[in-house]
Amino acid sequence: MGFFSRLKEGLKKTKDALVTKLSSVFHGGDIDEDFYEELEFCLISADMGHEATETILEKLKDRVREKHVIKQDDAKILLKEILIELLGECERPDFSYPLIITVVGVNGVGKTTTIGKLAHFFKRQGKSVTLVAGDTFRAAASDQLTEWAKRCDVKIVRHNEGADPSAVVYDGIASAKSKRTDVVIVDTAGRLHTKVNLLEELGKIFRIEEREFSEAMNISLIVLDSTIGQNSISQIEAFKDKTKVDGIVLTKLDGTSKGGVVFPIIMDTHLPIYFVGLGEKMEDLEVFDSKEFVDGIL
Ligand SMILES: Nc1nc2c(ncn2[C@@H]2O[C@H](COP(=O)(O)OP(=O)(O)O)[C@@H](O)[C@H]2O)c(=O)[nH]1
Ligand SMILES: [Mg+2]
Repeated sequence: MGFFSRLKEGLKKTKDALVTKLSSVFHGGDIDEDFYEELEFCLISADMGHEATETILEKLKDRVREKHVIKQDDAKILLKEILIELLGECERPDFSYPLIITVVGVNGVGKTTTIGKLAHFFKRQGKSVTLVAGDTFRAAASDQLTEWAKRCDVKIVRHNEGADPSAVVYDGIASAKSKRTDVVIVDTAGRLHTKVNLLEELGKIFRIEEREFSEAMNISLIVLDSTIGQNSISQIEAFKDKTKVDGIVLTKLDGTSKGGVVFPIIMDTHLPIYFVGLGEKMEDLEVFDSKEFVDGIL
Protein backbone atom coordinates (compact mmCIF):
# COMPACT_ATOMS: atom_id res chain seq x y z
CA MET A 1 0.00 0.00 0.00
CA GLY A 2 1.33 3.48 -0.84
CA PHE A 3 1.96 6.11 1.79
CA PHE A 4 -1.16 8.05 1.14
CA SER A 5 -3.61 5.20 1.30
CA ARG A 6 -1.94 3.68 4.36
CA LEU A 7 -2.24 6.95 6.25
CA LYS A 8 -5.83 7.30 5.13
CA GLU A 9 -6.59 3.76 6.16
CA GLY A 10 -4.96 4.32 9.56
CA LEU A 11 -6.91 7.49 10.17
CA LYS A 12 -10.19 5.96 9.11
CA LYS A 13 -11.71 5.75 12.59
CA THR A 14 -10.89 9.38 13.31
CA LYS A 15 -12.25 10.42 9.97
CA ASP A 16 -15.45 8.41 10.33
CA ALA A 17 -16.16 9.95 13.72
CA LEU A 18 -15.35 13.45 12.57
CA VAL A 19 -17.04 13.34 9.20
CA THR A 20 -20.22 11.84 10.61
CA LYS A 21 -20.42 14.67 13.10
CA LEU A 22 -19.31 17.33 10.64
CA SER A 23 -21.86 16.29 8.05
CA SER A 24 -24.57 17.46 10.43
CA VAL A 25 -22.72 20.76 10.88
CA PHE A 26 -22.03 21.49 7.24
CA HIS A 27 -25.43 20.91 5.72
CA GLY A 28 -25.13 23.31 2.86
CA GLY A 29 -26.76 26.44 4.28
CA ASP A 30 -25.44 29.83 5.30
CA ILE A 31 -23.07 30.42 8.21
CA ASP A 32 -24.81 31.54 11.44
CA GLU A 33 -24.22 31.33 15.20
CA ASP A 34 -25.78 27.86 15.37
CA PHE A 35 -23.26 26.70 12.82
CA TYR A 36 -20.34 27.82 14.98
CA GLU A 37 -21.87 26.24 18.08
CA GLU A 38 -22.38 22.92 16.36
CA LEU A 39 -18.87 23.05 14.95
CA GLU A 40 -17.45 23.78 18.42
CA PHE A 41 -19.22 20.77 19.88
CA CYS A 42 -18.02 18.63 17.03
CA LEU A 43 -14.34 19.59 17.35
CA ILE A 44 -14.36 19.13 21.11
CA SER A 45 -15.89 15.69 20.82
CA ALA A 46 -13.16 14.78 18.31
CA ASP A 47 -10.64 15.21 21.15
CA MET A 48 -9.34 18.55 19.97
CA GLY A 49 -9.67 20.08 23.45
CA HIS A 50 -11.32 23.32 24.55
CA GLU A 51 -8.44 25.69 24.01
CA ALA A 52 -7.44 24.37 20.61
CA THR A 53 -11.09 24.42 19.54
CA GLU A 54 -11.46 28.07 20.65
CA THR A 55 -8.34 29.04 18.70
CA ILE A 56 -9.55 27.20 15.61
CA LEU A 57 -12.99 28.85 15.78
CA GLU A 58 -11.55 32.35 16.30
CA LYS A 59 -9.32 31.90 13.28
CA LEU A 60 -12.23 30.60 11.23
CA LYS A 61 -14.49 33.52 12.20
CA ASP A 62 -11.74 36.02 11.29
CA ARG A 63 -11.16 34.42 7.96
CA VAL A 64 -14.86 34.12 7.15
CA ARG A 65 -15.14 37.87 7.83
CA GLU A 66 -12.01 38.77 5.83
CA LYS A 67 -13.02 36.75 2.81
CA HIS A 68 -16.72 37.62 3.01
CA VAL A 69 -17.66 33.97 3.03
CA ILE A 70 -21.35 33.18 3.46
CA LYS A 71 -21.80 29.50 2.63
CA GLN A 72 -20.98 26.69 5.05
CA ASP A 73 -19.31 24.69 2.31
CA ASP A 74 -16.82 27.50 1.70
CA ALA A 75 -16.15 27.70 5.43
CA LYS A 76 -15.16 24.04 5.32
CA ILE A 77 -12.37 24.85 2.87
CA LEU A 78 -11.18 27.64 5.20
CA LEU A 79 -11.35 25.28 8.19
CA LYS A 80 -9.13 22.81 6.40
CA GLU A 81 -6.63 25.55 5.55
CA ILE A 82 -6.50 26.64 9.19
CA LEU A 83 -6.00 23.10 10.48
CA ILE A 84 -3.12 22.55 8.07
CA GLU A 85 -1.50 25.84 9.12
CA LEU A 86 -1.81 25.00 12.82
CA LEU A 87 -0.21 21.59 12.39
CA GLY A 88 2.51 23.10 10.21
CA GLU A 89 3.58 25.62 12.86
CA CYS A 90 6.09 23.26 14.46
CA GLU A 91 8.45 22.20 11.71
CA ARG A 92 10.74 19.28 12.40
CA PRO A 93 14.35 19.72 11.32
CA ASP A 94 15.77 17.50 8.59
CA PHE A 95 17.85 14.60 9.82
CA SER A 96 21.61 14.76 9.48
CA TYR A 97 24.03 11.87 10.01
CA PRO A 98 25.38 10.45 12.21
CA LEU A 99 22.10 10.61 14.06
CA ILE A 100 21.24 9.39 17.54
CA ILE A 101 17.60 9.06 18.53
CA THR A 102 16.62 8.30 22.12
CA VAL A 103 13.09 7.06 22.53
CA VAL A 104 11.30 7.86 25.80
CA GLY A 105 7.79 7.51 27.18
CA VAL A 106 5.72 5.58 29.70
CA ASN A 107 5.12 1.83 29.56
CA GLY A 108 3.09 0.29 26.79
CA VAL A 109 2.85 3.34 24.50
CA GLY A 110 4.80 1.60 21.73
CA LYS A 111 8.44 2.65 22.21
CA THR A 112 10.09 -0.65 21.30
CA THR A 113 7.72 -1.25 18.38
CA THR A 114 8.41 2.27 17.10
CA ILE A 115 12.16 1.61 17.26
CA GLY A 116 11.69 -1.50 15.10
CA LYS A 117 9.73 0.58 12.61
CA LEU A 118 12.36 3.33 12.68
CA ALA A 119 15.10 0.78 11.98
CA HIS A 120 13.12 -0.33 8.92
CA PHE A 121 12.48 3.28 7.88
CA PHE A 122 16.16 4.27 7.96
CA LYS A 123 17.32 1.03 6.37
CA ARG A 124 14.99 1.64 3.46
CA GLN A 125 16.74 4.96 3.00
CA GLY A 126 20.05 3.15 2.70
CA LYS A 127 21.28 4.03 6.20
CA SER A 128 23.05 1.65 8.55
CA VAL A 129 21.38 1.29 11.93
CA THR A 130 22.43 0.15 15.43
CA LEU A 131 19.82 -0.43 18.12
CA VAL A 132 20.73 0.03 21.77
CA ALA A 133 18.75 -1.90 24.37
CA GLY A 134 18.68 0.77 27.07
CA ASP A 135 15.64 -0.76 28.77
CA THR A 136 17.57 -3.08 31.05
CA PHE A 137 14.81 -3.21 33.61
CA ARG A 138 13.33 -6.43 32.24
CA ALA A 139 15.20 -9.03 30.15
CA ALA A 140 12.09 -9.37 28.00
CA ALA A 141 12.56 -5.78 26.82
CA SER A 142 16.00 -6.51 25.35
CA ASP A 143 14.67 -9.76 23.85
CA GLN A 144 11.84 -7.86 22.18
CA LEU A 145 14.30 -5.37 20.70
CA THR A 146 16.57 -8.22 19.58
CA GLU A 147 13.62 -9.69 17.67
CA TRP A 148 13.16 -6.37 15.87
CA ALA A 149 16.88 -6.18 15.08
CA LYS A 150 16.68 -9.65 13.47
CA ARG A 151 13.53 -8.82 11.57
CA CYS A 152 15.02 -5.61 10.18
CA ASP A 153 18.52 -7.07 9.83
CA VAL A 154 20.28 -4.35 11.85
CA LYS A 155 22.88 -4.48 14.63
CA ILE A 156 21.97 -4.43 18.31
CA VAL A 157 23.98 -3.76 21.45
CA ARG A 158 22.55 -5.21 24.66
CA HIS A 159 23.63 -6.05 28.20
CA ASN A 160 22.19 -8.30 30.85
CA GLU A 161 19.06 -7.53 32.81
CA GLY A 162 19.66 -4.95 35.52
CA ALA A 163 22.74 -3.44 33.83
CA ASP A 164 23.29 0.31 33.98
CA PRO A 165 21.44 1.76 30.93
CA SER A 166 24.09 4.43 30.38
CA ALA A 167 26.74 1.70 30.17
CA VAL A 168 24.76 0.06 27.35
CA VAL A 169 24.47 3.43 25.63
CA TYR A 170 28.23 3.95 26.04
CA ASP A 171 28.94 0.60 24.37
CA GLY A 172 26.32 1.20 21.70
CA ILE A 173 27.93 4.48 20.69
CA ALA A 174 31.45 2.96 20.73
CA SER A 175 30.25 0.15 18.45
CA ALA A 176 28.41 2.55 16.13
CA LYS A 177 31.44 4.82 15.85
CA SER A 178 33.83 1.98 15.05
CA LYS A 179 31.50 0.70 12.33
CA ARG A 180 30.59 4.19 11.10
CA THR A 181 26.89 3.54 11.62
CA ASP A 182 24.57 6.28 10.38
CA VAL A 183 21.76 5.94 12.90
CA VAL A 184 21.81 4.85 16.55
CA ILE A 185 18.41 4.31 18.19
CA VAL A 186 18.24 3.97 21.96
CA ASP A 187 15.37 2.20 23.71
CA THR A 188 14.65 3.21 27.31
CA ALA A 189 12.60 1.80 30.17
CA GLY A 190 8.97 2.88 30.50
CA ARG A 191 9.58 5.48 33.08
CA LEU A 192 6.49 6.51 34.93
CA HIS A 193 6.78 10.25 34.78
CA THR A 194 6.33 10.48 38.54
CA LYS A 195 9.44 8.41 39.24
CA VAL A 196 12.11 11.02 39.54
CA ASN A 197 15.02 8.59 39.88
CA LEU A 198 14.13 7.01 36.54
CA LEU A 199 14.00 10.42 34.92
CA GLU A 200 17.40 11.15 36.40
CA GLU A 201 18.65 7.96 34.77
CA LEU A 202 17.50 9.41 31.45
CA GLY A 203 19.48 12.56 32.20
CA LYS A 204 22.55 10.40 32.63
CA ILE A 205 21.92 8.70 29.26
CA PHE A 206 21.76 12.09 27.53
CA ARG A 207 24.98 13.22 29.22
CA ILE A 208 26.78 10.12 27.95
CA GLU A 209 25.43 10.70 24.45
CA GLU A 210 26.56 14.34 24.44
CA ARG A 211 30.00 13.44 25.76
CA GLU A 212 30.64 10.37 23.62
CA PHE A 213 28.87 11.31 20.40
CA SER A 214 28.87 15.11 20.25
CA GLU A 215 29.33 15.04 16.47
CA ALA A 216 25.95 13.31 16.00
CA MET A 217 22.61 15.04 15.56
CA ASN A 218 20.90 14.16 18.82
CA ILE A 219 17.14 14.02 19.19
CA SER A 220 14.90 12.66 21.87
CA LEU A 221 11.45 11.52 20.81
CA ILE A 222 8.60 10.96 23.23
CA VAL A 223 6.22 8.21 22.19
CA LEU A 224 2.54 8.82 22.93
CA ASP A 225 -0.38 6.45 22.67
CA SER A 226 -3.09 8.31 20.77
CA THR A 227 -5.84 6.11 22.22
CA ILE A 228 -5.50 7.87 25.57
CA GLY A 229 -6.31 11.20 23.92
CA GLN A 230 -5.50 14.41 25.72
CA ASN A 231 -3.96 12.73 28.77
CA SER A 232 -0.81 12.39 26.70
CA ILE A 233 -0.24 16.14 27.02
CA SER A 234 0.48 15.76 30.75
CA GLN A 235 2.98 13.01 29.91
CA ILE A 236 4.85 15.38 27.61
CA GLU A 237 4.87 18.14 30.22
CA ALA A 238 6.24 15.78 32.89
CA PHE A 239 9.07 14.55 30.66
CA LYS A 240 9.84 18.01 29.31
CA ASP A 241 10.18 19.32 32.84
CA LYS A 242 12.88 16.86 33.78
CA THR A 243 14.61 15.84 30.62
CA LYS A 244 15.20 16.56 26.94
CA VAL A 245 12.26 16.14 24.55
CA ASP A 246 12.61 17.33 20.95
CA GLY A 247 9.64 15.77 19.25
CA ILE A 248 6.80 13.31 19.27
CA VAL A 249 5.82 9.97 17.79
CA LEU A 250 2.09 9.37 18.01
CA THR A 251 1.24 5.67 17.93
CA LYS A 252 -1.87 3.50 17.53
CA LEU A 253 -3.73 5.97 15.34
CA ASP A 254 -5.14 2.93 13.54
CA GLY A 255 -7.10 1.89 16.62
CA THR A 256 -8.66 5.17 17.66
CA SER A 257 -11.08 7.91 16.69
CA LYS A 258 -9.04 10.33 18.80
CA GLY A 259 -6.71 11.50 16.04
CA GLY A 260 -7.93 15.06 16.65
CA VAL A 261 -5.63 15.03 19.66
CA VAL A 262 -2.74 16.12 17.41
CA PHE A 263 -4.12 19.66 17.51
CA PRO A 264 -3.95 20.29 21.29
CA ILE A 265 -0.68 18.33 21.40
CA ILE A 266 1.02 20.61 18.89
CA MET A 267 -0.68 23.80 20.04
CA ASP A 268 0.01 23.26 23.76
CA THR A 269 3.52 21.85 23.64
CA HIS A 270 4.92 23.48 20.47
CA LEU A 271 6.77 20.27 19.74
CA PRO A 272 6.87 18.83 16.23
CA ILE A 273 5.35 15.43 15.51
CA TYR A 274 7.99 13.42 13.65
CA PHE A 275 6.18 10.17 12.93
CA VAL A 276 2.82 8.48 13.38
CA GLY A 277 2.29 4.79 14.07
CA LEU A 278 -0.50 3.13 12.13
CA GLY A 279 -0.23 -0.54 13.12
CA GLU A 280 2.04 -3.19 14.60
CA LYS A 281 4.13 -4.10 11.56
CA MET A 282 7.48 -2.63 10.62
CA GLU A 283 6.10 -0.70 7.67
CA ASP A 284 3.28 0.85 9.75
CA LEU A 285 5.12 4.11 10.44
CA GLU A 286 4.78 7.31 8.46
CA VAL A 287 6.54 10.64 8.51
CA PHE A 288 4.06 13.19 9.80
CA ASP A 289 2.84 15.68 7.21
CA SER A 290 0.26 18.33 8.18
CA LYS A 291 -1.49 18.48 4.85
CA GLU A 292 -1.74 14.74 4.40
CA PHE A 293 -2.95 14.36 7.96
CA VAL A 294 -5.74 16.91 7.57
CA ASP A 295 -6.68 15.37 4.21
CA GLY A 296 -6.90 12.06 6.06
CA ILE A 297 -9.36 13.24 8.68
CA LEU A 298 -11.58 15.74 6.85
N1 LIG B 1 -2.39 -0.96 16.64
C1 LIG B 1 -1.18 -0.53 16.98
N2 LIG B 1 -0.50 -1.13 17.97
C2 LIG B 1 0.72 -0.67 18.30
C3 LIG B 1 1.31 0.44 17.63
N3 LIG B 1 2.52 0.67 18.19
C4 LIG B 1 2.68 -0.26 19.17
N4 LIG B 1 1.61 -1.08 19.26
C5 LIG B 1 1.39 -2.18 20.20
O1 LIG B 1 1.41 -1.68 21.54
C6 LIG B 1 1.92 -2.67 22.44
C7 LIG B 1 3.04 -2.09 23.30
O2 LIG B 1 4.14 -1.81 22.47
P1 LIG B 1 5.64 -1.73 22.97
O3 LIG B 1 6.45 -1.31 21.81
O4 LIG B 1 6.05 -2.99 23.66
O5 LIG B 1 5.54 -0.54 24.05
P2 LIG B 1 6.65 0.03 25.06
O6 LIG B 1 6.34 -0.54 26.41
O7 LIG B 1 6.45 1.51 25.05
O8 LIG B 1 7.99 -0.36 24.54
C8 LIG B 1 2.37 -3.84 21.57
O9 LIG B 1 1.36 -4.82 21.58
C9 LIG B 1 2.48 -3.22 20.17
O10 LIG B 1 2.29 -4.16 19.14
C10 LIG B 1 0.54 1.08 16.56
O11 LIG B 1 0.94 2.06 15.93
N5 LIG B 1 -0.68 0.54 16.30
MG1 LIG C 1 9.57 -1.40 25.47
